[in-house]
Amino acid sequence: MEDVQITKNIRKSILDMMYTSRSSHIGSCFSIVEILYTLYFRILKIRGTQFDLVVDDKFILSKAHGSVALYATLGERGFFDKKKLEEYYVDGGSLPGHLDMKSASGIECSGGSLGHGLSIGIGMAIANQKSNVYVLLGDGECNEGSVWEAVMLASHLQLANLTAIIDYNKLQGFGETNEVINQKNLHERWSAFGWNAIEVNGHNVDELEKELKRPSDKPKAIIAHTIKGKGVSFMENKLEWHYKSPNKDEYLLARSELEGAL
Ligand SMILES: Cc1ncc(C[n+]2csc(CCOP(=O)(O)OP(=O)(O)O)c2C)c(N)n1
Repeated sequence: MEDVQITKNIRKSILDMMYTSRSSHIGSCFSIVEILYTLYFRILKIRGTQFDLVVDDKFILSKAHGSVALYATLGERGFFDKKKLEEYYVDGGSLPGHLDMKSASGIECSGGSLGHGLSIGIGMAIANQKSNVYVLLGDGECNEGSVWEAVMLASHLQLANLTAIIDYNKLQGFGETNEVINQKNLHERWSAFGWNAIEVNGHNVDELEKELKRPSDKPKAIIAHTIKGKGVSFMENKLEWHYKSPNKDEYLLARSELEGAL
């Protein structure tokens, strides 16, 4: 199957789960589809047979409110039967709103409280020196002081097997990231802390793959310019889609846009 077909399937699964459960964070999920696709289909060392897959590298979704995008990607990659996606955020279901590493195969780290993933990633990078560790953070999440403690420590330890990917969609829950606490010069900040910082188009899978594979002798920060709500025209760059879930008309319109998008 082609890249674009797979990313489209992931977006359709996200939309279906959000509509059925009436839950939040659809914009946050659409923002990271190409990043997750690139990691799970091109970067992470994964072995095994269908529904019995093991990841030899490590991935942490630190912005764990984007859980639905990870569930959809894991389902698409074959970590579990896609039927399981129907168990998202419903009574008696197995997939919670925020990540629980015991809820499904392929989830390396529980999460939900922002600002912890990078520190956990440091521990994993120290403990698994032959593996690469990737941590995906939100730009609003970079407002957390704990992120910058981890940024300092990773550079002090020269953890060349650690990569942070910042989903730079310029929006957070209650406003524009630059209005809440300015994150305009993310590139300079991560560089100043001793990281190898690189900016990419976070919806271009070839660019993402190239920069994720680029060798580095120190921790790497990929600042991925993205669009919150990417893929559905009326959700793109709209703050309200952080919390809102689509009603029936919005669902059908979004579905038809995604069906048409190739
Ligand atoms: C410590 C903590 N504070 C507040 C929240 C509530 N919260 C959930 S998502 C969110 C906004 C995150 O914005 P960003 O990191 O930019 O991610 P985006 O949704 O824009 O992709 C906030 C404040 C939280 N989950 N954890």
